[in-house]
Amino acid sequence: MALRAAPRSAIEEQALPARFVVQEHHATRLHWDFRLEMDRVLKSWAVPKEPPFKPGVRRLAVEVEDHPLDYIDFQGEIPEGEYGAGTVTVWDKGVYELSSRTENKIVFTLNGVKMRGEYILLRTGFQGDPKNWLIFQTKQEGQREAKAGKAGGNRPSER
Ligand SMILES: [Mn+2]
Repeated sequence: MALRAAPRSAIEEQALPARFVVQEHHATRLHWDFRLEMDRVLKSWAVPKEPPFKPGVRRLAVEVEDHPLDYIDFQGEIPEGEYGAGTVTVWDKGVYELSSRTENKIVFTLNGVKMRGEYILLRTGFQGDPKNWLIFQTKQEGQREAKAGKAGGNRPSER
C-alpha cells in the first residue's frame, strides 16, 4: 500500500478533533459535497440540495469517492474538461465528534458555523442503490438541555 504524504502524525490525529467540510460545487448540477475526516481520508457524499442546518429536514446524500485530506481546504475552479468542472467554495467547515459508526449508520455532532448539533447519516439504499444515504439533524438539543437541567422531562422548548 502506498503511503500518502500525511500532514498529521498519528499522535496529532489523536490529539486533534476530526474535521468536516461542506463544499458548494457549481458543476453541471449544483450540489454540496459533505466530507468527514475519517480513516485518514475525506469520506464524501454529494448532497443535491442545500444540506440541513435544522432538525426536520432530510436530504439525500449520495456516497462518492473518498478524497485526500488536503482537499479539505480546496476552493476555486476545477477546469473545463476535468471531472467536476466548475466552481467550488467552502459552504461550511468545522470539527465533529463521532458518536457511533456502523456500515449503514453514522452518528456525529458537528461544530461548524451553519451545521451544528447531532446529525445522522443513514444508508437507505433508496432506489436500490447502496450509495444512497440520508443526512439529517436529530432533535437532540431539547433532550440535552433537559438532561443537563435534570429538572425532569417536560420543560417547554425555549425557541
Ligand atoms: Mn462535487
